[in-house]
Amino acid sequence: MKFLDTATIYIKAGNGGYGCTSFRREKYIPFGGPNGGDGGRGGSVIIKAVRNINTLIDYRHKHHFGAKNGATGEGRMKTGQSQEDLTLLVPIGTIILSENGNFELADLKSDGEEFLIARGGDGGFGNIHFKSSTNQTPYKSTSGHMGEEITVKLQLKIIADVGLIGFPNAGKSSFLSLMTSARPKIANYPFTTLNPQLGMAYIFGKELLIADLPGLIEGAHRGVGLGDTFLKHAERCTTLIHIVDLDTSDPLKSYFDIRKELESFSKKLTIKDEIILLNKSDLRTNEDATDILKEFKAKLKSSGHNILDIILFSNMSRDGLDTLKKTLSVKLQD
Ligand SMILES: Nc1nc2c(ncn2[C@@H]2O[C@H](COP(=O)(O)OP(=O)(O)OP(=O)(O)O)[C@@H](O)[C@H]2O)c(=O)[nH]1
Ligand SMILES: [Mg+2]
Repeated sequence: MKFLDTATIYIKAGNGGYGCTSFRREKYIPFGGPNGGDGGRGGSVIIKAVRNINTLIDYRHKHHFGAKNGATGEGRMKTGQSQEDLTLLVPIGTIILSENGNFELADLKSDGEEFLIARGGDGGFGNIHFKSSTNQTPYKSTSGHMGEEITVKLQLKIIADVGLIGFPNAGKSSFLSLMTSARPKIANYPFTTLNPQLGMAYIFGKELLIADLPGLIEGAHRGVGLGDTFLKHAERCTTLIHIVDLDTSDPLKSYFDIRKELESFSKKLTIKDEIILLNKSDLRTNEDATDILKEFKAKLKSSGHNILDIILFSNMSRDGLDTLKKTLSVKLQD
Protein backbone atom coordinates (compact mmCIF):
# COMPACT_ATOMS: atom_id res chain seq x y z
CA MET A 1 0.00 0.00 0.00
CA LYS A 2 1.27 3.45 -0.87
CA PHE A 3 1.76 5.95 1.93
CA LEU A 4 1.42 9.71 2.07
CA ASP A 5 1.57 11.83 5.18
CA THR A 6 0.87 15.34 3.93
CA ALA A 7 -1.64 16.75 1.50
CA THR A 8 -3.07 20.17 0.69
CA ILE A 9 -6.71 20.26 -0.31
CA TYR A 10 -9.31 22.86 -1.27
CA ILE A 11 -12.70 22.43 0.32
CA LYS A 12 -15.96 24.12 -0.58
CA ALA A 13 -19.25 23.66 1.21
CA GLY A 14 -22.47 23.88 -0.81
CA ASN A 15 -24.21 27.22 -1.31
CA GLY A 16 -27.72 27.67 -0.02
CA GLY A 17 -30.41 27.42 -2.71
CA TYR A 18 -32.29 30.49 -3.97
CA GLY A 19 -35.54 31.44 -2.37
CA CYS A 20 -38.43 31.38 -4.82
CA THR A 21 -40.76 34.14 -5.98
CA SER A 22 -44.12 32.66 -6.75
CA PHE A 23 -47.83 33.42 -6.26
CA ARG A 24 -50.77 31.28 -5.55
CA ARG A 25 -52.65 30.76 -8.81
CA GLU A 26 -55.97 29.07 -8.45
CA LYS A 27 -59.31 29.27 -10.16
CA TYR A 28 -61.60 31.88 -8.58
CA ILE A 29 -58.76 33.28 -6.43
CA PRO A 30 -57.51 36.23 -8.43
CA PHE A 31 -54.91 37.57 -5.98
CA GLY A 32 -53.55 34.46 -4.34
CA GLY A 33 -50.64 36.01 -2.50
CA PRO A 34 -47.00 34.91 -2.36
CA ASN A 35 -46.12 31.22 -1.89
CA GLY A 36 -42.45 31.00 -2.89
CA GLY A 37 -40.54 28.55 -0.65
CA ASP A 38 -37.07 28.95 0.83
CA GLY A 39 -33.92 27.56 -0.74
CA GLY A 40 -32.40 24.36 0.67
CA ARG A 41 -29.24 24.34 2.79
CA GLY A 42 -25.96 23.55 1.07
CA GLY A 43 -24.02 20.49 2.28
CA SER A 44 -21.26 21.05 4.83
CA VAL A 45 -17.85 19.38 4.63
CA ILE A 46 -16.63 17.32 7.55
CA ILE A 47 -13.25 15.69 8.08
CA LYS A 48 -13.45 12.45 10.05
CA ALA A 49 -10.71 10.20 11.41
CA VAL A 50 -11.25 6.46 11.04
CA ARG A 51 -9.23 3.50 12.13
CA ASN A 52 -9.15 1.57 8.87
CA ILE A 53 -7.28 4.25 6.91
CA ASN A 54 -3.53 4.55 7.46
CA THR A 55 -2.44 7.10 4.92
CA LEU A 56 -3.49 10.31 3.20
CA ILE A 57 -2.93 8.67 -0.20
CA ASP A 58 -6.54 9.36 -1.24
CA TYR A 59 -5.61 13.04 -1.35
CA ARG A 60 -2.60 12.67 -3.61
CA HIS A 61 -4.35 13.14 -6.95
CA LYS A 62 -7.66 14.69 -6.01
CA HIS A 63 -7.33 18.07 -4.33
CA HIS A 64 -10.78 19.66 -4.69
CA PHE A 65 -13.69 18.54 -2.58
CA GLY A 66 -17.09 20.17 -2.66
CA ALA A 67 -20.47 19.44 -1.13
CA LYS A 68 -23.59 20.02 -3.23
CA ASN A 69 -25.54 23.27 -3.35
CA GLY A 70 -29.00 23.42 -1.80
CA ALA A 71 -31.88 23.30 -4.28
CA THR A 72 -33.95 26.36 -5.19
CA GLY A 73 -37.21 26.83 -3.35
CA GLU A 74 -40.44 26.24 -5.25
CA GLY A 75 -43.98 27.52 -5.40
CA ARG A 76 -46.66 26.22 -3.04
CA MET A 77 -44.28 27.02 -0.17
CA LYS A 78 -42.03 24.12 -1.05
CA THR A 79 -38.56 24.42 0.48
CA GLY A 80 -35.71 23.40 -1.81
CA GLN A 81 -33.93 20.19 -0.91
CA SER A 82 -31.07 20.52 1.58
CA GLN A 83 -27.95 18.60 0.65
CA GLU A 84 -26.13 15.94 2.57
CA ASP A 85 -22.83 16.75 4.21
CA LEU A 86 -19.68 15.51 2.54
CA THR A 87 -17.42 13.54 4.89
CA LEU A 88 -13.74 13.19 4.04
CA LEU A 89 -12.09 10.23 5.75
CA VAL A 90 -8.56 10.51 7.10
CA PRO A 91 -6.33 8.37 9.34
CA ILE A 92 -6.35 8.81 13.11
CA GLY A 93 -3.55 11.24 13.95
CA THR A 94 -4.35 13.67 11.14
CA ILE A 95 -3.72 17.29 12.01
CA ILE A 96 -5.64 19.92 10.05
CA LEU A 97 -3.55 23.04 9.49
CA SER A 98 -4.07 26.35 7.73
CA GLU A 99 -2.81 26.44 4.15
CA ASN A 100 0.57 27.88 5.18
CA GLY A 101 0.87 25.31 7.95
CA ASN A 102 1.09 27.96 10.70
CA PHE A 103 -2.21 27.39 12.50
CA GLU A 104 -3.61 24.17 13.80
CA LEU A 105 -7.35 23.94 13.27
CA ALA A 106 -7.87 20.44 14.62
CA ASP A 107 -6.04 17.30 15.65
CA LEU A 108 -8.12 14.19 15.10
CA LYS A 109 -6.76 11.77 17.64
CA SER A 110 -9.42 9.13 18.05
CA ASP A 111 -11.54 6.83 15.94
CA GLY A 112 -14.67 8.59 14.71
CA GLU A 113 -13.55 12.09 15.73
CA GLU A 114 -14.94 14.72 13.36
CA PHE A 115 -14.28 18.33 12.51
CA LEU A 116 -16.66 20.60 10.63
CA ILE A 117 -14.28 22.30 8.25
CA ALA A 118 -16.71 24.21 6.00
CA ARG A 119 -20.31 25.02 6.81
CA GLY A 120 -22.92 24.82 4.09
CA GLY A 121 -24.81 28.04 3.27
CA ASP A 122 -28.38 28.51 4.48
CA GLY A 123 -31.04 28.71 1.81
CA GLY A 124 -32.43 32.08 0.71
CA PHE A 125 -35.92 33.27 1.69
CA GLY A 126 -38.86 32.74 -0.61
CA ASN A 127 -41.15 35.71 -1.25
CA ILE A 128 -43.59 34.41 1.34
CA HIS A 129 -41.34 36.05 3.95
CA PHE A 130 -41.74 39.49 2.47
CA LYS A 131 -45.47 39.83 2.59
CA SER A 132 -46.56 42.76 4.73
CA SER A 133 -49.60 44.92 5.31
CA THR A 134 -48.31 47.38 2.74
CA ASN A 135 -47.02 44.86 0.24
CA GLN A 136 -49.33 41.95 -0.46
CA THR A 137 -47.53 40.90 -3.64
CA PRO A 138 -43.82 40.95 -2.86
CA TYR A 139 -41.58 40.00 -5.76
CA LYS A 140 -38.59 39.86 -3.50
CA SER A 141 -36.82 36.62 -2.62
CA THR A 142 -33.19 36.24 -1.62
CA SER A 143 -30.35 34.13 -2.84
CA GLY A 144 -28.85 31.53 -0.50
CA HIS A 145 -25.73 32.13 1.56
CA MET A 146 -22.43 31.02 0.11
CA GLY A 147 -20.96 27.82 1.50
CA GLU A 148 -17.64 28.32 3.29
CA GLU A 149 -14.47 27.54 1.40
CA ILE A 150 -11.01 26.92 2.69
CA THR A 151 -7.68 25.43 1.68
CA VAL A 152 -6.09 23.30 4.36
CA LYS A 153 -3.01 21.27 4.84
CA LEU A 154 -3.46 17.79 6.25
CA GLN A 155 -0.57 16.30 8.13
CA LEU A 156 -0.52 12.80 9.49
CA LYS A 157 1.44 12.07 12.62
CA ILE A 158 0.77 8.48 13.54
CA ILE A 159 -0.47 7.88 17.06
CA ALA A 160 0.70 4.51 18.26
CA ASP A 161 1.63 2.98 21.60
CA VAL A 162 4.95 1.75 20.34
CA GLY A 163 7.27 2.99 17.61
CA LEU A 164 9.99 0.69 16.27
CA ILE A 165 13.30 2.29 15.54
CA GLY A 166 16.70 0.98 14.58
CA PHE A 167 19.15 0.48 11.75
CA PRO A 168 17.92 -1.00 8.48
CA ASN A 169 17.87 -4.78 8.50
CA ALA A 170 17.78 -4.94 12.32
CA GLY A 171 14.52 -6.90 12.29
CA LYS A 172 11.86 -4.23 12.91
CA SER A 173 9.41 -5.53 10.34
CA SER A 174 10.05 -9.11 11.44
CA PHE A 175 9.12 -7.96 14.93
CA LEU A 176 5.89 -6.33 13.72
CA SER A 177 5.06 -9.52 11.91
CA LEU A 178 5.78 -11.63 15.00
CA MET A 179 3.63 -9.49 17.28
CA THR A 180 0.70 -8.60 15.03
CA SER A 181 -1.29 -9.82 12.05
CA ALA A 182 0.37 -7.16 9.85
CA ARG A 183 2.46 -8.65 7.04
CA PRO A 184 5.11 -6.09 6.16
CA LYS A 185 7.80 -6.88 3.61
CA ILE A 186 10.81 -8.53 5.25
CA ALA A 187 14.08 -9.03 3.42
CA ASN A 188 17.74 -9.39 4.04
CA TYR A 189 18.76 -6.00 2.72
CA PRO A 190 18.60 -2.47 4.11
CA PHE A 191 15.68 -0.12 3.50
CA THR A 192 13.15 -2.82 2.81
CA THR A 193 10.55 -0.77 4.63
CA LEU A 194 10.04 2.56 2.88
CA ASN A 195 7.00 3.77 4.79
CA PRO A 196 5.53 3.37 8.25
CA GLN A 197 3.42 0.27 8.79
CA LEU A 198 0.94 -0.33 11.58
CA GLY A 199 -0.12 -3.46 13.40
CA MET A 200 -2.18 -4.25 16.49
CA ALA A 201 -0.70 -6.54 19.11
CA TYR A 202 -2.65 -8.06 21.98
CA ILE A 203 -0.69 -8.26 25.20
CA PHE A 204 -2.55 -10.23 27.86
CA GLY A 205 -5.84 -9.08 26.36
CA LYS A 206 -4.90 -5.42 25.93
CA GLU A 207 -4.48 -3.72 22.57
CA LEU A 208 -1.13 -2.27 21.65
CA LEU A 209 -0.72 -0.40 18.37
CA ILE A 210 2.78 -0.79 16.93
CA ALA A 211 4.27 1.43 14.22
CA ASP A 212 7.12 -0.07 12.20
CA LEU A 213 9.25 2.77 10.84
CA PRO A 214 11.83 2.75 8.06
CA GLY A 215 15.45 2.18 9.08
CA LEU A 216 17.66 5.05 10.19
CA ILE A 217 21.36 5.38 9.54
CA GLU A 218 24.09 7.69 10.66
CA GLY A 219 23.60 11.06 8.98
CA ALA A 220 19.85 10.50 8.49
CA HIS A 221 19.24 14.03 9.82
CA ARG A 222 21.28 15.28 6.85
CA GLY A 223 19.15 13.21 4.50
CA VAL A 224 21.40 10.16 4.31
CA GLY A 225 19.49 6.96 3.53
CA LEU A 226 15.77 7.67 3.68
CA GLY A 227 16.42 10.75 5.82
CA ASP A 228 14.66 11.24 9.13
CA THR A 229 11.40 12.97 8.27
CA PHE A 230 9.42 9.81 9.06
CA LEU A 231 10.61 10.21 12.67
CA LYS A 232 7.69 12.59 13.11
CA HIS A 233 5.69 9.37 13.31
CA ALA A 234 7.67 8.39 16.39
CA GLU A 235 6.86 11.66 18.16
CA ARG A 236 3.40 10.60 19.24
CA CYS A 237 4.30 7.05 20.20
CA THR A 238 4.29 6.55 23.93
CA THR A 239 7.15 4.05 23.98
CA LEU A 240 9.98 3.37 21.56
CA ILE A 241 11.31 -0.11 20.99
CA HIS A 242 14.85 0.23 19.79
CA ILE A 243 15.84 -2.88 17.87
CA VAL A 244 19.57 -3.51 17.78
CA ASP A 245 21.06 -6.12 15.41
CA LEU A 246 23.41 -8.47 17.28
CA ASP A 247 24.63 -9.83 13.95
CA THR A 248 26.91 -6.81 13.55
CA SER A 249 30.40 -6.01 14.76
CA ASP A 250 29.57 -3.25 17.26
CA PRO A 251 25.96 -3.31 18.47
CA LEU A 252 26.61 -0.72 21.19
CA LYS A 253 27.94 1.78 18.67
CA SER A 254 24.89 1.17 16.45
CA TYR A 255 22.68 1.90 19.43
CA PHE A 256 24.37 5.24 20.13
CA ASP A 257 24.42 6.16 16.43
CA ILE A 258 20.66 5.83 16.32
CA ARG A 259 20.28 7.79 19.57
CA LYS A 260 22.27 10.61 17.97
CA GLU A 261 19.90 10.68 15.04
CA LEU A 262 16.91 10.79 17.39
CA GLU A 263 18.46 13.69 19.22
CA SER A 264 19.13 15.60 16.01
CA PHE A 265 15.51 15.19 15.04
CA SER A 266 13.89 16.13 18.32
CA LYS A 267 14.89 16.07 21.97
CA LYS A 268 11.40 14.79 22.71
CA LEU A 269 12.33 11.45 21.20
CA THR A 270 15.27 11.00 23.53
CA ILE A 271 13.23 11.27 26.70
CA LYS A 272 10.61 8.73 25.73
CA ASP A 273 10.32 5.41 27.50
CA GLU A 274 12.44 2.95 25.64
CA ILE A 275 12.84 -0.79 25.46
CA ILE A 276 16.00 -2.12 23.86
CA LEU A 277 15.75 -5.45 22.07
CA LEU A 278 19.12 -7.03 21.36
CA ASN A 279 17.78 -8.90 18.36
CA LYS A 280 19.03 -11.92 16.41
CA SER A 281 20.40 -13.42 19.62
CA ASP A 282 19.98 -16.79 17.87
CA LEU A 283 23.01 -15.91 15.74
CA ARG A 284 25.26 -15.48 18.79
CA THR A 285 26.45 -17.98 21.33
CA ASN A 286 24.81 -17.65 24.73
CA GLU A 287 28.07 -16.42 26.18
CA ASP A 288 28.53 -13.73 23.56
CA ALA A 289 24.99 -12.55 23.84
CA THR A 290 25.15 -12.35 27.63
CA ASP A 291 28.39 -10.37 27.46
CA ILE A 292 26.81 -7.85 25.10
CA LEU A 293 23.79 -7.56 27.36
CA LYS A 294 26.07 -6.85 30.32
CA GLU A 295 27.95 -4.24 28.33
CA PHE A 296 24.70 -2.50 27.36
CA LYS A 297 23.48 -2.51 30.94
CA ALA A 298 26.75 -1.15 32.25
CA LYS A 299 27.03 1.62 29.66
CA LEU A 300 23.41 2.70 29.94
CA LYS A 301 23.09 2.57 33.71
CA SER A 302 23.83 6.23 34.23
CA SER A 303 22.94 7.44 30.74
CA GLY A 304 19.77 9.19 31.87
CA HIS A 305 17.77 7.41 29.15
CA ASN A 306 14.33 6.24 30.25
CA ILE A 307 15.04 2.59 29.68
CA LEU A 308 12.29 0.21 30.75
CA ASP A 309 14.21 -2.93 29.86
CA ILE A 310 17.09 -4.33 27.83
CA ILE A 311 16.24 -7.78 26.51
CA LEU A 312 18.11 -10.46 24.59
CA PHE A 313 15.66 -11.20 21.81
CA SER A 314 15.12 -13.20 18.67
CA ASN A 315 12.28 -12.94 16.18
CA MET A 316 13.30 -16.39 14.98
CA SER A 317 13.55 -18.38 18.21
CA ARG A 318 11.21 -16.04 20.13
CA ASP A 319 13.75 -15.76 22.91
CA GLY A 320 12.91 -12.84 25.14
CA LEU A 321 9.32 -12.63 23.95
CA ASP A 322 7.80 -13.48 27.33
CA THR A 323 10.01 -10.95 29.11
CA LEU A 324 9.05 -8.30 26.58
CA LYS A 325 5.35 -9.01 26.98
CA LYS A 326 5.66 -8.63 30.75
CA THR A 327 7.49 -5.33 30.42
CA LEU A 328 4.90 -4.05 27.94
CA SER A 329 2.00 -5.15 30.11
CA VAL A 330 3.42 -3.22 33.07
CA LYS A 331 3.73 -0.20 30.79
CA LEU A 332 0.14 -0.66 29.58
CA GLN A 333 -1.10 -0.44 33.17
CA ASP A 334 0.32 3.07 33.56
N1 LIG B 1 18.49 -14.94 12.47
C1 LIG B 1 17.62 -13.96 12.61
N2 LIG B 1 17.28 -13.22 11.56
C2 LIG B 1 16.39 -12.22 11.74
C3 LIG B 1 15.80 -11.95 13.00
N3 LIG B 1 14.96 -10.90 12.86
C4 LIG B 1 15.02 -10.54 11.57
N4 LIG B 1 15.87 -11.32 10.88
C5 LIG B 1 16.22 -11.24 9.45
O1 LIG B 1 16.84 -9.98 9.23
C6 LIG B 1 16.51 -9.50 7.92
C7 LIG B 1 15.95 -8.11 8.02
O2 LIG B 1 14.71 -8.17 8.67
P1 LIG B 1 13.60 -7.02 8.54
O3 LIG B 1 12.55 -7.37 9.52
O4 LIG B 1 13.21 -6.84 7.13
O5 LIG B 1 14.44 -5.77 9.04
P2 LIG B 1 14.00 -4.25 9.15
O6 LIG B 1 14.62 -3.72 10.38
O7 LIG B 1 12.54 -4.13 9.00
O8 LIG B 1 14.75 -3.64 7.89
P3 LIG B 1 14.39 -2.30 7.07
O9 LIG B 1 12.97 -2.38 6.68
O10 LIG B 1 15.29 -2.39 5.90
O11 LIG B 1 14.70 -1.15 7.96
C8 LIG B 1 15.55 -10.51 7.31
O12 LIG B 1 16.29 -11.38 6.49
C9 LIG B 1 15.03 -11.26 8.54
O13 LIG B 1 14.62 -12.57 8.23
C10 LIG B 1 16.17 -12.78 14.10
O14 LIG B 1 15.73 -12.63 15.24
N5 LIG B 1 17.10 -13.76 13.84
MG1 LIG C 1 11.45 -3.19 7.65
